[in-house]
Amino acid sequence: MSELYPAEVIIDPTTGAVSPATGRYAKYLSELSGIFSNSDAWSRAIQDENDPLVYEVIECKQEGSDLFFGTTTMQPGKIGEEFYMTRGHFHEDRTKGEVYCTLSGQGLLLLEDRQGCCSTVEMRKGSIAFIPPDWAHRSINCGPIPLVFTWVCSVAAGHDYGQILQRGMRKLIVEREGEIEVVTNPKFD
Ligand code: PAN
Ligand code: ZN
Repeated sequence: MSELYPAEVIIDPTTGAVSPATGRYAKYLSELSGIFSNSDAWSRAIQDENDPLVYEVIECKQEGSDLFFGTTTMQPGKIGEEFYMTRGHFHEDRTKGEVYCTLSGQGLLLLEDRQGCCSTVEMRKGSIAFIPPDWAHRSINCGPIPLVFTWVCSVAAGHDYGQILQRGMRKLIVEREGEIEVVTNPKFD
């Protein structure tokens, strides 16, 4: 194992910029096939809005550390009655949880365990969401500005996208007549 040193890392709470960063990726709408219920609205938005950026993940990892952290910055936007959201995943290592600290914007963290128990945690500036081990998690930007949060996780956690990608999550976050609602995904009715 390499030697580890204390470090200060600066995070910009409104842009999610991480300095220094060791990795990053962006997800554009065309890369989120099958995530949104309304696939016609999804295709239309890719065309009409020229494949917009949905979210960006920036990480800071010290080689040899058991923990790493980073930011996710989610743009505001909607596809049909659903808001922009992340893919959602379980961790490969079922014993590893995670913590999300919201820095800016407002949204919801949607969680679900293997037995189908569902939960939401509000995401707003200063809030910390605890994600227990083996709960799938997806973040949703329900507001008009970017939703920026810091996540802290075990390096060993890994991502398991398969189940959520195939079946979706049991609950959808939708806007109906100006109200944000948690509704049952018709695929699970
Ligand atoms: C986060 C997520 C990030 C993007 O770092 O990976 O917000 O979401 P998806 O990975 O679901 O697209 C995290 O939960 N890491 O474990
Ligand atoms: Zn995670």
